[in-house]
Amino acid sequence: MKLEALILDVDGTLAETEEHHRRAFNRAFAEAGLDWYWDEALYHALLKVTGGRERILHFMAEHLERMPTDAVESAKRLHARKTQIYLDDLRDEGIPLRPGMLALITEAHAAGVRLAIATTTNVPNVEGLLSRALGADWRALFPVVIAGDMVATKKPAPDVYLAALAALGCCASACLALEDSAHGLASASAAGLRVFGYRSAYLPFDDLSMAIQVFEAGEIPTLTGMKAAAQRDEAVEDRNPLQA
Ligand code: XBP
Ligand code: MG
Repeated sequence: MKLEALILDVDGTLAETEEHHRRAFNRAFAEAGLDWYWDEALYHALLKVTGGRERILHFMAEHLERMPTDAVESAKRLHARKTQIYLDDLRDEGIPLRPGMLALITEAHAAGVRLAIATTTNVPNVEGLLSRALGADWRALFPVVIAGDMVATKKPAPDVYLAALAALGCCASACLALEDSAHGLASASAAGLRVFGYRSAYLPFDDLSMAIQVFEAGEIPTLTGMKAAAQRDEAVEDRNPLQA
């Protein structure tokens, strides 16, 4: 396999961001005078809904006596405030990259493997996370950034990965993806990519069986390891084309 590009998910993969998202949601609710509180167990369940605004609407529909009359507008306002709180948190505290991510980025860049982002969150959140973690010129490492607010349908739909492939000018067989969620794996697989799982704190039991290999807690994804696994997968596919 000639590896041309590596496409990385953000939340839960590049960094363990979901606890910061959860706190930002709760602060936005409190500021709005709402008695909603998403504890860790509830947030873990709500993560089955991708997209923060969609998650708020889902919570309204599933957990409130009745849907607020201005639900859509209210969800939009709450999510905008949540995003600002999250961005302030990134500016003030920052969130470290997960173990192995800086080395993976550095290894790919040195090997001439282009890097792309395919995430459900929005571009300002990616900018806030990576400018702090990688420096102001982080974009030089990631020529392609596709975010949830840039496509018609969020993960598990393939939109973000198809858009990343188009922007890279690569075919799916020359790229690999790294994801922490079942939705993310489904999105990358639906776009035709070989995808690896990287077990994350908030999704310890997500079904990652669509991955060609899962890096469990404490295991570190490396470019060399991913390329070798992809080559083994390709060899099996070549021997059993009908099972592909
Ligand atoms: C994970 C998501 C996002 C975040 C919250 O994205 O589903 O919704 O939980 O971010 P990723 P927003 O694809 O990077 O794993 O509130 O901006 O949606
Ligand atoms: Mg993720």
